[in-house]
Amino acid sequence: HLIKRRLDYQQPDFSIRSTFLTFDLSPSKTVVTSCLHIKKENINATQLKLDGENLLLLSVSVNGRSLGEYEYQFDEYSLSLNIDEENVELEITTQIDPQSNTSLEGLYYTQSTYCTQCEAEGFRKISYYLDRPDVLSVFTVTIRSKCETDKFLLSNGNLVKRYQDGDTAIAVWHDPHPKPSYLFALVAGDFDLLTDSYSTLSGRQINLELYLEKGRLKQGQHALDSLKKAMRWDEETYGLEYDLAVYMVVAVDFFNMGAMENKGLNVFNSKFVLADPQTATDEDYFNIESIIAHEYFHNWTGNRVTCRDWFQLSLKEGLTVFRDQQFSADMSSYLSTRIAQVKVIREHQFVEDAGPMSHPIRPDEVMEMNNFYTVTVYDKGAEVIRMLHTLLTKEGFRKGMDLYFARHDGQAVTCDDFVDAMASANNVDLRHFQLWYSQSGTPLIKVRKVGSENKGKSTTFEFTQINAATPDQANKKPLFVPISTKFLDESGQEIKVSSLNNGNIIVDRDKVSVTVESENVTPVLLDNFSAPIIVEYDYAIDELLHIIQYADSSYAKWDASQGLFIKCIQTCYLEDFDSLTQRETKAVLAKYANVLKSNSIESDVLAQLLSVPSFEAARVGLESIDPIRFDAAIQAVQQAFADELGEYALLRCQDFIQSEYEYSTEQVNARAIYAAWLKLASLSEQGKNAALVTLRKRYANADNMSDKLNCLKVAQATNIAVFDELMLKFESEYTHDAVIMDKWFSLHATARRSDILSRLDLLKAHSQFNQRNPNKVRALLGSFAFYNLSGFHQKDGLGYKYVADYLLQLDKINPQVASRIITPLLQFKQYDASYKAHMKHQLERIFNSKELSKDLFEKTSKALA
Ligand code: BAL
Ligand code: ZN
Repeated sequence: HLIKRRLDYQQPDFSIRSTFLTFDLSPSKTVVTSCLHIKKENINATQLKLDGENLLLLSVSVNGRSLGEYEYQFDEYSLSLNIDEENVELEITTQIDPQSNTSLEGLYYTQSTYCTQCEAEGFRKISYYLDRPDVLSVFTVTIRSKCETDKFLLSNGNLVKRYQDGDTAIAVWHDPHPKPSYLFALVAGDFDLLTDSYSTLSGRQINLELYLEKGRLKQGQHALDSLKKAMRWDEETYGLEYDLAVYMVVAVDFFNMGAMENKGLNVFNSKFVLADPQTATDEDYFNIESIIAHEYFHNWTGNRVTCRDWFQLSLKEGLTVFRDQQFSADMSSYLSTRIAQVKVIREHQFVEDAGPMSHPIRPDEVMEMNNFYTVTVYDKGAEVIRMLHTLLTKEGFRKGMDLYFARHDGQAVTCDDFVDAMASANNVDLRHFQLWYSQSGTPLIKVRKVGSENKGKSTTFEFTQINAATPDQANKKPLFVPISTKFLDESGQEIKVSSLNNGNIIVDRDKVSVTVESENVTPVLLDNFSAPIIVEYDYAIDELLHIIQYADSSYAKWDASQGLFIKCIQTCYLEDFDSLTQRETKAVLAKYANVLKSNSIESDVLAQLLSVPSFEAARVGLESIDPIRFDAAIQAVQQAFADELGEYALLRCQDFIQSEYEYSTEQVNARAIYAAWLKLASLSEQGKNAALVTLRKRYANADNMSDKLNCLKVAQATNIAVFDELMLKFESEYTHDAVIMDKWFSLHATARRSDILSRLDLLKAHSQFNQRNPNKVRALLGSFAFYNLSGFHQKDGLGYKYVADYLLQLDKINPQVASRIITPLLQFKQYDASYKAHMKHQLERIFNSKELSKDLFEKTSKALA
């Protein structure tokens, strides 16, 4: 398999001024006629080489003359021909088989619907083309169908005409905005249509159209409202207005990604569109609002200004994730959105960056581009943009954005172009900062109190930056790291330190020191997670409690609570649960419980303070671990904490007043707090019997999906018999709703039970399971591999084997999805020897299997290197 390198980039020799596509739709024999107006940009070029994959070539003609077979060459991946003139009209006819396309890339046909997914390199499965993001063309698309159920024939841009020619329905679309092929889309099928309109600040009317599965019209309202909010927000925050007369969103059940920003015609995974209180949780409501916004924001950051090449993916994704994060914080709560974002980085991105797939946010080498739609490119990319926002301030960042659009609207550009615009607009030098784009790995900043001076009146802290080698890069340099820091005195008051830069300590070398004019200082480090790094400071438990009690920032309180739990968990694990450790842990948790009971905690952070960190967050700093014993340490701390708070938690459950479901910050918060108390009560020795009664009653009376799912999760974590009982009820109630049943599959897959593998077999045979549907596969196999610690890490290695067996089958159907689910196996070097050996064995089995996809080949070969 060929590796592509960022530094090998060359401008295209040819451009495609306009693209005329005609689709004669048929499930297994769709004919695509592509007429391309090609211009030679490099006068020395003679050969035009177009990308193509899985295409049946029917004809080629140049300027109206049909070419004989000897006048062009083609192989599995390309079509080449000589071009002599400066401008030519090239017509290519190909036939494709959408029904057999299970990769869900290119044009595919499922559930009587045609749908496309072209990013990153899927257009080449539709027609021969210069399938690269720096070739921008004006598209006109004609869709023809003889099938009566294809009521809607949709493509990008504006509908030019829609008519009937005998038994053939025809629609013609024109998109005036030049775009790369990855933004092309086509959808045909029958839907219920939800419409509305949006009036821009300049007074233009935009038609909004949501295409939904029949019978689900009511479930589209939240997505539609979210879209209008996103449109308004982008006008008010960045001065960016929508640029076509219609904005369409189609929801489909079979989709590899969450959603796709095709120009004017977004395609969404139905899970991120459909919602009503009875079917969607608070988390679903949140995700829908954020993903609808994300795709909408791409219209400017991605579509109007796009990427020069795929190595620059973070140019549009990091920036657009940052924009959707800002939007979500404005729509709901800054704190809970920030905590959720930080968890993604700590639990997933840090793990990726410490493993074989470590890469900078702008990768240098890629084999399969689909493997680089990663938490690093997206979420660490967004953190890098956030640091720019912090350093330049809101106003400076906006100036940079304005200049970026002024310079690059209509172009395909690089991450360097973006940083240049930020630097020029603010007259600052960002060359050192720019290293964040090219250096992989997570910086570790060790902080030490080096002593007190001035007769004990001042304290100095030393910050040491360490950048360990990663598999892809041996030598690292110090990065430019803003660490938001506060110092608290003994009474919890903040001590002013004049040497800070807007509240940040800038660690831009190996070592930086800061002196605080006070004694007995507690530092609050990396407030709001001002940089995607790990900070190590040996806090005393009393210091963490001091922060939880007195810090102004709710984020800092949460972070300190995590630090406290992690200290307890790691001590239990490292000290082998001895009786002294158990006594000490109990004493620490008792102190913490008292703080929580003291009513000094704001309600917006309470649910978060009651939650024990996940496995991935808790193992920070530990090299190779026994996952089963580490999981036992988490359980032990969770149990001790519940026992401290059990009776109190039961009382607090009674505070909750049930009102009609509303997706509002207050209600979401109240539900989360209730679930957290209920979990603690249900786990505790003193509270569990009474809590069980409450739990059953609560489930029976729940009139919304959030409460139901919270009850199921509590039962799953505390009483497997009750869990089974409620899951049966849930199944009989929702068995016909595919979207809801994903939650059921996922809960089953993550249950802690000894017979989990035979349960998975049964679940795979369930009438709602479908191996071709990525949502089902992710819900069952993905949840198991990622989140069922005791099931996946079985000592005999059978959990790993189960996943590997499945991936070998799935790779033949949908390599992109298989390549996501392999992630937990890739981390084998982070575990103790026996686990490591079993995991490695399964990776070798996959690596050595016949006809492995490029996707899995790239990951397994890196892991085994
Ligand atoms: N561009 C792929 C889906 C997304 O990030 O919006
Ligand atoms: Zn995106």
